[in-house]
Amino acid sequence: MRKEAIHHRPTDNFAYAYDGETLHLRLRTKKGDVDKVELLHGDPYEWRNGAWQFQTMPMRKTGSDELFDYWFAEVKPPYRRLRYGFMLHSGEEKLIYTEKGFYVEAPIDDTAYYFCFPFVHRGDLFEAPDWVKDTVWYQIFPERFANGNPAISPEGARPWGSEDPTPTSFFGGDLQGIIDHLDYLVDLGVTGIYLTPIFRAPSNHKYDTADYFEIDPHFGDKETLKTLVQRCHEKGIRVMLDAVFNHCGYEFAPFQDVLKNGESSTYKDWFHIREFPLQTEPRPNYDTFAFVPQMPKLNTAHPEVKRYLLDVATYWIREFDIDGWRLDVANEIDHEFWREFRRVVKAQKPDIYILGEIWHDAMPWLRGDQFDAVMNYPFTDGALRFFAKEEMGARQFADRMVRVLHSYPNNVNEAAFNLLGSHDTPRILTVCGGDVRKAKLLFLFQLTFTGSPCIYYGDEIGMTGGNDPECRKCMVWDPEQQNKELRQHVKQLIALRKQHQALRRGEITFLHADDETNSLIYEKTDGNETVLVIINRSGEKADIPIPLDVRGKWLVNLLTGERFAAEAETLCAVLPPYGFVLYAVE
Ligand code: ARE
Repeated sequence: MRKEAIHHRPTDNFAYAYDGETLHLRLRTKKGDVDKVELLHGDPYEWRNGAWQFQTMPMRKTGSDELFDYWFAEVKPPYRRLRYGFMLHSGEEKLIYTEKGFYVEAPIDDTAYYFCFPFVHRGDLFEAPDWVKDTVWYQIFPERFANGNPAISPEGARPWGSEDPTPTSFFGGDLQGIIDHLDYLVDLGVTGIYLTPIFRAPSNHKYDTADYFEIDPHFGDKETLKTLVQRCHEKGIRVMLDAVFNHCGYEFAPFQDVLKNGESSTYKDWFHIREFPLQTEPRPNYDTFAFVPQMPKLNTAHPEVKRYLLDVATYWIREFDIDGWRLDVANEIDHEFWREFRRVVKAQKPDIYILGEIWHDAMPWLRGDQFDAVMNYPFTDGALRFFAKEEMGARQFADRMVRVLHSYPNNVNEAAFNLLGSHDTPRILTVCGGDVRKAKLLFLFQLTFTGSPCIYYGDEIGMTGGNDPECRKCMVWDPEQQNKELRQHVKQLIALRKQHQALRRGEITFLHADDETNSLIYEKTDGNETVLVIINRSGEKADIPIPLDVRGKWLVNLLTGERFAAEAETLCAVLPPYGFVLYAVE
């Protein structure tokens, strides 16, 4: 056995409490190297005649990536504490893997050899709100969704959709526009909206906050927001706002005070100022978001700044009953700030969703004491490379997704914010080179994956555009200009997701991933029902063998309702180019 590939640590994605009594343990081994793994486990204080009393249970292989296999076991230790090791089998070879290293026989004279999960404490659990697992989000960039109140549009706002956006142009989208179109969202099946910033700020994107306690006057006022949240709640839609706490805008009053009073400003420690007087050229001599002088970085370790921002966070929950905070540039703010943030907002509203904007591995923020989820860009990247850009074969894609899933605990995956694109990325149809069939496959994958999917406004009707600002065009409302077929596809998948718990919450297993035909089969199962998703990501017609014994079962085509009994020994799905099918196995 390749010992150097065998890995476990009693923490994070390898060992975690799934709930108040269940532990999940994972082991990594070299791909194809190990035939069987057993978990060897027991209570540390269970002894008889000088020997530690342990039990064994088989571990299940939950997937493989390019290099490794992953093994999984679930234990409910009666006294909530555990010592454990792994018994690995490869042909005739047997090996015991413990915290102290490898043994031929399991040591029984001391539990100190073993890995230790000391105690399952409720307070240490990662617990995301349950509702997000059933939510389908819709991201709105308010300046570009709909103009519901032309009287408050910025001066010089261009007529709706009359031209492509520039970094500084305005079109007059506002909160009333969102209220006016809630039925459109209900019809699509959306149950959550995420709005990029709405507080007073000079730019069209409003990431340069001037006042955290005011709605931008071009978007509406506090009454409009109240109405929006109320109407949403009446229609079963949750509302998430964007908190830009890493930096403020140039016009933020405390920063203006520092500009005016320099070193004698009472706000000078609210920022990270390198030297006085402040200057913006050639580069700002104070810390900023990227090198953008209009976005001075806030000193979130300063007690007054902390108090101020936490007041902001609770104010919009208390007064407006919002359901989530999306946290901008979350990874550039200190962990201690986020721990306090979680305590404070959860005290205000225990089931609020805290979503960090982090593009990279975010395990340190997902240990239960900070965020409920992060924007799952590793998911986005894999999906786009396979379905849209065709830079990856089916095998590599399955491997990539297995790696994404095994880099976090299951309870983290169940609440992950799975997006295909956002206001920071090119639109999916553009990435697909305009091929609607590929965009359909992307939505299919997203809406059958575990987690909380989010649709970027307009992607469902086939809007196009490259990077920011092109991806922020005005929403197209003329039905003649909308891709109805794509919208119908998204609507149907959302409805199926709602009907089938296995699609929302089930475990995913890749059953087939073939590079030659670029076909893919995965199964979603929640123990009660199983759904097969079969995909042909190629320009050729494909005969895809179903590698599952379904004889004697019924297969129900979820898209057409057609049922047939599977009788033959081998079963093939015959799919057109870029075709797909979903079967419930009954
Ligand atoms: C403007 C211009 C851009 C230009 C940028 C930088 O439009 O063309 O590249 O300035 O000078 C907001 C506006 C943007 C604006 C920006 C600055 O929406 O239009 O861009 O302010 O004025 C990283 C961060 C991540 C951040 C992205 C953009 O980690 O937090 O960059 N995303 C948030 C918001 C943005 C917002 C801001 C932050 C600032 O979602 O909309 O921008 O408040 C890799 C890296 C990531 C990187 C990612 C994207 O994967 O690993 O770390 O994210 O690429 O670049």
